[in-house]
Amino acid sequence: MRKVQSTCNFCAIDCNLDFYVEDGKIVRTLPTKGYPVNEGFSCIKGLSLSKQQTTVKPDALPKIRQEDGSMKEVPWEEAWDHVAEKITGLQKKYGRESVAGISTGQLTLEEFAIFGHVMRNYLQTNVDGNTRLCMASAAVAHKGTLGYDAPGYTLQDLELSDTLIFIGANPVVAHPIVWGRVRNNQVPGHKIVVIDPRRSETAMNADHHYQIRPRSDLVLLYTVANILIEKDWIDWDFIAKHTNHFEEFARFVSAFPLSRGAAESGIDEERIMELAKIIHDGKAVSFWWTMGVNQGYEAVTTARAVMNLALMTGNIGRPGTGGNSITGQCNAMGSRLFSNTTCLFGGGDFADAEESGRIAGIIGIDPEQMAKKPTIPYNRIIEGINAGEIKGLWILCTNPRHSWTNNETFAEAAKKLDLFVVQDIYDTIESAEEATVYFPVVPGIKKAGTYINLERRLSAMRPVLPRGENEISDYECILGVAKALGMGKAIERWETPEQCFNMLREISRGRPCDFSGVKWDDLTDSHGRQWPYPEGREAEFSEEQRRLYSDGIFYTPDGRANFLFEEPLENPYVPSEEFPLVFNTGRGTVGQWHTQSRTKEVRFVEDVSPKKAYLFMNRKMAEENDVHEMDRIRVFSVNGQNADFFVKVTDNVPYDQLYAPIHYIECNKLTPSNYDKYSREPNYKGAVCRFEKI
Ligand SMILES: Nc1nc2c(c(=O)[nH]1)N[C@H]1C(S)=C(S)[C@@H](COP(=O)(O)OP(=O)(O)OC[C@H]3O[C@@H](n4cnc5c(=O)[nH]c(N)nc54)[C@H](O)[C@@H]3O)O[C@H]1N2
Ligand SMILES: Nc1nc2c(c(=O)[nH]1)N[C@H]1C(S)=C(S)[C@@H](COP(=O)(O)OP(=O)(O)OC[C@H]3O[C@@H](n4cnc5c(=O)[nH]c(N)nc54)[C@H](O)[C@@H]3O)O[C@H]1N2
Ligand code: SF4
Ligand SMILES: [Mo]
Repeated sequence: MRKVQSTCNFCAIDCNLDFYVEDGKIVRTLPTKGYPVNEGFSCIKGLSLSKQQTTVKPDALPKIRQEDGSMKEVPWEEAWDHVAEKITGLQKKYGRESVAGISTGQLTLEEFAIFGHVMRNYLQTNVDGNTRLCMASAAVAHKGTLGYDAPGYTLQDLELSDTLIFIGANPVVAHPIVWGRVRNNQVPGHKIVVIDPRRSETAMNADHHYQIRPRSDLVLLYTVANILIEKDWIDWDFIAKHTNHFEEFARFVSAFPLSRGAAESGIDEERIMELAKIIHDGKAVSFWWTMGVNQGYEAVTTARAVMNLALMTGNIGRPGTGGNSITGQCNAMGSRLFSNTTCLFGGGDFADAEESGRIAGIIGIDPEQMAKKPTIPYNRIIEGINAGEIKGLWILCTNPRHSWTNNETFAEAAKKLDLFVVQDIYDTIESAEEATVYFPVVPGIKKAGTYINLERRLSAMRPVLPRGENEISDYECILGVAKALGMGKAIERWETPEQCFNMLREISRGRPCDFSGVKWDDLTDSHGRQWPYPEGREAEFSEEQRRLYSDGIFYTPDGRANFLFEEPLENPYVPSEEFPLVFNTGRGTVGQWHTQSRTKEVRFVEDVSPKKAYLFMNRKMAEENDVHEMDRIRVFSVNGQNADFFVKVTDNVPYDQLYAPIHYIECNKLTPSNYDKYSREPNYKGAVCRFEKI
């Protein structure tokens, strides 16, 4: 029996797992003992990865749509030539930006890097990622406040904190290992606080739950900041030495008295005071935010407001502290820095000619061939297709027909495309229905590459199973198209994922994310490595669990963190007589993953998950409307669409709200085309609606 250690490619924890292989089959999967992230534990999704050996069709060939509408299997070379010819033709006829891509945070570093290189550099066009749906707000907030997209914590901080405050985060369901680490916390009397409109699974397990009115976090956070200042519960020394703009911030939040905070958040004045006191009493306070913050119409400002609380109380850089964003997809952190979409490889600026030239030298192309500007955002790609300006789309490792906000707009777009390449492990996903080309690639258990987890840890994916004759990885598939495009010299240094990794290492040198000291072979069977890990200074960075900012120095030009703030915006979707209920959305259960294409990989979950869309309704609301458990209702949303759901009656969702798990396509039929103005991340949790019993 052979043992291969690899990385789970579901959530951002990046658990390591030991796969035991016999006669070309995975016979056993065990969480890697001693791995500093998951320490011998994992969730059901990771343990079920071996199911890919039966659920993913082996030795599949690509398919091309024929005139009569059918899909025909063709050899790989033919499919690559077809796509290359189509792309070249469209660009010639309609301009460079008539072709676009949607990348992902769920592939390896090397895979979205080569995709970003081919599409953004060589083809000079737009590629956005599904990270836009998820982490764009956190990334923008980090850059402004900290000077770089660099969450500073290490998972151990969950064990060392005496006060843990979760804002719009439900780790019991979404990040089970985060929650496991919270449960390992041995600090006597430590407190767990949850701010969430729902009594989420995490709220049920917390010491304090603040059941906030949806979308009012910003006002609550400003109110708490104001109390902390009024009571002099702040760290003047830290503020003076390590931050900018505090005085303006203090003046600004003085317009947020308790009365205003209570009126807008729906939380009593006494309880807001209690929250401020909990923060003041904590010696190591950590704030953790996820999608309840990131997916809003003022998400970036709200994320900044979370970090402001950490800064003003000096809760950053010390064990157990931080204003910490929990990221979602297995390699969201990698794609934020290395997809060549919103920033240059390594987090630089497209307008920085010197940095761009340095990178061109490393990746072996002429400086003029480098992408010259950030991509247009996701929504503009979809709008561009619907407006007839974008004619070709290549998506990989994402299922936007289901996950995109107001997803009928994607359905409409998909029909208009001349070229629609879908690259996935399952041809059954909703997005593949309108594909003109389908690329069947091998799943994670058959390939090699690198992942970066939520605490900046690089870890290795290594092939667990051998490949069949026609089996191609995402990397090789993109490389195939690149060669068919005639990239020649511009793709010479990109032959293998390992070569690509070495270029990315070199690119990272001297940047905040410097991982020049991390070698491909050293990552195999390792404990992973958090960046930074600069070559030549390995001894200094040898600790296995490291946090940033312990010296109080940030990545801004003057080394100080910035207090950033602005007046709350008007909520575009307040409940009204026509649409009296808030339509909240999010994760359903530990076993369900996003658009559920992979749920069949998860043992037991497939058997127990409802096959049809459902949502949660408050008991009193249900009684008043004569709705019973598993009755069907039709929900009419402010976006003009309606969809049918089964009802689960609960006390955990407030009276005037519904909660719909995202794992059914109906959910995003009802979410609006509304975005944060800085990050362009969708306001996924903020629609309003009404319902009828059917
Ligand atoms: N099992 C499972 N795990 C996953 C995933 C999965 O699909 N399935 N997806 C992964 C990914 S990519 C991500 S991004 C993460 C997401 O992880 P989370 O963000 O933790 O998950 P969500 O359920 O989207 O949202 C968290 C909470 O935000 C709350 N919320 C809604 N509106 C508001 C508001 O106005 N204010 C506040 N304070 N809270 C609000 C919701 O009620 C919900 O409980 O999960 C990752 N882990
Ligand atoms: N209403 C609402 N909508 C949301 C959210 C919300 O909270 N509320 N959350 C948003 C968030 S945070 C996210 S991250 C998105 C997720 O949205 P998506 O990224 O669209 O969801 P997934 O189901 O993870 O899609 C991943 C796809 O990759 C495929 N795949 C798996 N492995 C491989 C591989 O190795 N190679 C290739 N090429 N394909 C592979 C899977 O089969 C699947 O089709 O959804 C967003 N949508
Ligand atoms: S889904 Fe996340 S928590 Fe579960 S095994 Fe994979 S990496 Fe670990
Ligand atoms: Mo996500």
